[in-house]
Amino acid sequence: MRIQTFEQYQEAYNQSVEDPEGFWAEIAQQFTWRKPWKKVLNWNFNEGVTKWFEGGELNITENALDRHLAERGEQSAIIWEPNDPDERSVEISYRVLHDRVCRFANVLKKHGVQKGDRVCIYLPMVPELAVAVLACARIGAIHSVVFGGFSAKSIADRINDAQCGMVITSDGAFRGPKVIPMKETVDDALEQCNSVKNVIVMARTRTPVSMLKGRDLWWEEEVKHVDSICPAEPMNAEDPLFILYTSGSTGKPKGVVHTCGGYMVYATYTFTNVFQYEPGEVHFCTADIGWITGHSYIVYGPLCSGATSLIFEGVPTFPDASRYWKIVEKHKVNILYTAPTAIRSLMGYGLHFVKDHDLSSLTKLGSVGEPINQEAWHWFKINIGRNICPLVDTWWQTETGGIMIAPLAGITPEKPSFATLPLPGVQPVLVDENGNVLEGNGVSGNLCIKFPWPGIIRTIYGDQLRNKQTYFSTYEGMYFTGDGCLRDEDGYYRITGRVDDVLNVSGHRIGTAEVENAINMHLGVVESAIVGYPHDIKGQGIYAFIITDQKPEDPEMFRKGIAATVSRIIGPIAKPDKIQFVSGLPKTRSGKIMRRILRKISEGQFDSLGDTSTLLDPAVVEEIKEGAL
Ligand code: 6R9
Repeated sequence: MRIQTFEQYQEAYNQSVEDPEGFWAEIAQQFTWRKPWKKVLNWNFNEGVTKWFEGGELNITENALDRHLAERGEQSAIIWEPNDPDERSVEISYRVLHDRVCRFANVLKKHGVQKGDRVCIYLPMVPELAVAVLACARIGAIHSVVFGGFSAKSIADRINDAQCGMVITSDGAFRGPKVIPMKETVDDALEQCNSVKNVIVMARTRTPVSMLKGRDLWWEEEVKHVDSICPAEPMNAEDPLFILYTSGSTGKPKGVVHTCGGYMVYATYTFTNVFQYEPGEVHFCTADIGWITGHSYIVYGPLCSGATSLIFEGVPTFPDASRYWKIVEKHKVNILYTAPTAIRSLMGYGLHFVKDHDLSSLTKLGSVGEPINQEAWHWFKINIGRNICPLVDTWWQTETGGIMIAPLAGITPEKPSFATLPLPGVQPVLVDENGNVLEGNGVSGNLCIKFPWPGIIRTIYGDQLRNKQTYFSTYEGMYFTGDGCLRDEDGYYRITGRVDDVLNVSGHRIGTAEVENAINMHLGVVESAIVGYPHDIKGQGIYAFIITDQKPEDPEMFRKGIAATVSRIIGPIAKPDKIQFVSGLPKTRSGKIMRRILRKISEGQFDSLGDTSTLLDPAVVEEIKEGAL
């Protein structure tokens, strides 16, 4: 499965374009299937429909666990590093992980969870999170992991959208110096949900929590009374594996659905190839399992490859900014896959946190989540990678299931801040505003993909029409990514950022409409508009322009109140960094907010506002300029 030279990459790429079905069938054969597929690919981009390996049957956990037992049963599948460096770290072998997953799968079954049922998982970064995910997959339940930083309201929306019957959570979470309530947040959420029959609570912080008789169950108790044998449920390749919510340009988050067969093949193939994974290597992906990066490159990709995957509970700056480097040294990490925002933040703390740590185990570095600027790229490569580790800048999305454009570590010649070349099976196209395909090199446009790959989004949960409209209707016959992109003279790709109303704050995708809706719920707010502005560490910060019903008496207090409302409605990650009170917003005569103008103002570029003559009230722009923060 692993490409070893640049020539092999080119050959594989050409084959994947000339004969995609043959190419992916050969790769898929290297997995464990209960039943072979009847048809490799069935697709219709006009309808937003894609099916891979139809008729095939498998269970992804047999590929992630069972098939490794004979050869590497005693090898660590997971290394867990707790938030507090003085707490003992834990290594879980493939055999023990298999046992724990089977037991927990039996707990789920005992409480009536069946194939196709939806289970919401709201847990901190503890091994039980991986166990819960895999236990769902074992019995064919569809997991919906909700990032631990989301609010009760966000959890409730996600539970209700998927009609989850079960929630798995913990009493609390340790995050840096803080103890964060989890069960309490779930309890608040459940006041708005009636599909949930049971809540399983894992004890992490030993914080006293309410436990309702007949509904709430302790994880530790439950696993004592079940068998450790749990046959894997045979799944059709196109049965859903999980739902993961992500923000789009309109208000409501989308439940992106991935299915069992294609996702498994794609997450594993990309893990092996991009990171050039060698048996025995320790892989440390710093993302949270609540995001797609954690799903694909902490859990499924590494485990299906028989790798050792490190799960870190804490944050990079606790107890101090050397934490990642201490972890690398302690666990002899080989592959470090992180985000530009983390790199920029650690850069800011200075090199004295890096020196005195033995980073010689590192063989490969990776970056994901947002464009990586040249300075961060070089800092990471030189100071962490000793200028010898390959650094892979990996572009992909929740909807793509796995990495799409990236170098193969040590094989593809790198170029700082370029995701470089598409992986085999990925056919990118750049199009202009009018949908014309831009041929040749040295062009910039909107990034589309013109042919399906096995990890592509299958649907938006409960809303296939929205799937079709969001991704397959902007440009006919193509998947539209929402990203802008440059293809340079060498044919290398550089992602320039979102071209829709989606912000990328510290690598988190945040929809402008979602944040505006939350702000507008605050007492005294009449209307709001948010835009992203360049932020040294977060990549983008959130700048909010807000109209209030009366001039705020204490603007600072008002700002804090708005931030509290946004935290409550969405979560702290969506809090605005800057809030400017305005008396009006720049609107066209048809009532559309001209964000282009607000963006320029937020960037301080007052001289390049462009044409403002079509505005309903051009004077408002002058006022906003004067009050800019
Ligand atoms: C995996 C993940 C997807 C959006 C995507 C793009 C941005 C991700 C990037 C990148 C430039 C990279 N993005 N990786 N931009 N270079 N290497 O992050 O998924 O949370 O769905 O975000 O993130 O804008 O469209 P997701």
